[in-house]
Amino acid sequence: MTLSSLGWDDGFAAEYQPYADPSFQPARVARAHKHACDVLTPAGLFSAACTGRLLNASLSPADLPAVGDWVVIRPRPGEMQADIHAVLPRRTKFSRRAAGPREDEQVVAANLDTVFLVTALDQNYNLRRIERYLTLAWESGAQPVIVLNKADLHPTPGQVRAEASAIAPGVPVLTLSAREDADLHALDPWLLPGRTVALLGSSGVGKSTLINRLLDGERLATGDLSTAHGKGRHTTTWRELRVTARGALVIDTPGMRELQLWSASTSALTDTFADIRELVGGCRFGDCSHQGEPGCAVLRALEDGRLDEDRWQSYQKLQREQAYAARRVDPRLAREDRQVWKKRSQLARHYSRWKHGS
Ligand SMILES: Nc1nc2c(ncn2[C@@H]2O[C@H](COP(=O)(O)OP(=O)(O)OP(=O)(O)O)[C@@H](O)[C@H]2O)c(=O)[nH]1
Ligand SMILES: [Mg+2]
Ligand SMILES: [Zn+2]
Repeated sequence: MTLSSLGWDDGFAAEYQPYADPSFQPARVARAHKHACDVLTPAGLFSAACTGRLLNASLSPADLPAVGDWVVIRPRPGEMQADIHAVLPRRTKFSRRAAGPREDEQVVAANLDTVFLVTALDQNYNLRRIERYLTLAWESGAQPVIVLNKADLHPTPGQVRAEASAIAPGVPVLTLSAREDADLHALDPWLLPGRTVALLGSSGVGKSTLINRLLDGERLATGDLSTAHGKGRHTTTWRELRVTARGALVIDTPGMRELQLWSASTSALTDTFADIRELVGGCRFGDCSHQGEPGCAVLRALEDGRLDEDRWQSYQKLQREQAYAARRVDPRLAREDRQVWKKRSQLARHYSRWKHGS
């Protein structure tokens, strides 16, 4: 394994310049726990922990290493253990709003070239969910690809594929069955050596099953629908980066029940709903609320069926969520928030030092 087979390139090398010291080396995060990580290097897998200094310098959980990150480590002599001194700037990142009351940004995976938005063609199939994932994917900076898995369970997969293409212009849409070897070749254009792909989607859609077909040897756990998912359990419980037989870097993630927008950017919504943005541009009034004003292009399109009512609802919902996210990144509010987080993590560290007697 070389650095470039782990995805390293001139861009990351340039970011690494400040650390060009023989005692340091770059490493890629394969698994991230609270403050500790498993990291891959040409010399093998290290178990690594953030230094106190890195923890102190981080203003929010999103500043700590996430799977896919490039980090700067200092190995301990003679051990496969290391300290993490820095996280290199992320080129792309797939984030969501953390579940629970804290509402921080949660970086699901970093430095992705492509995201596979995996959906199963079973009874849970839902176009609105694809729109939501797509919006976060555009926001990530990585290229989205819609993967409609379990085609073997659907009578007319071609039709669903056309439906999905219609709501995602310009995005590749693939139908396949993880159970058919021949189908997997559809993924080849994105699974190139040194390229990073994250698989995202609800629990049970077959993300781990797909990855297992691509790996050489060792297997990830996959769930039996009738048992695990019936009880709402997730089979995959952590995010993990693996190398496929052909040298692509794939990241498995647990199915996410709550997938809320975190970021405040409007361009991701525009990318997902380009058709609606175009319609809005055709309204007679610049501040049209699309509630009944004369010359409203949106209402006209809804009436004559060019715009689907569900898609319009989905857009409005995501737009409200985005406005909410924008308020949250209000600089003053965000600062207060970070201070609280910092205090808490300092306390946690003091406590753990005290507990371990150092
Ligand atoms: N019929 C059919 N079943 C599939 C296919 N792909 C996966 N499955 C089954 O779907 C179930 C769930 O698959 P997993 O790979 O564990 O799903 P996951 O997306 O990793 O789920 P989480 O880890 O919980 O997020 C397993 O029983 C798989 O065997 C497929 O193409 N067709
Ligand atoms: Mg899984
Ligand atoms: Zn209007």
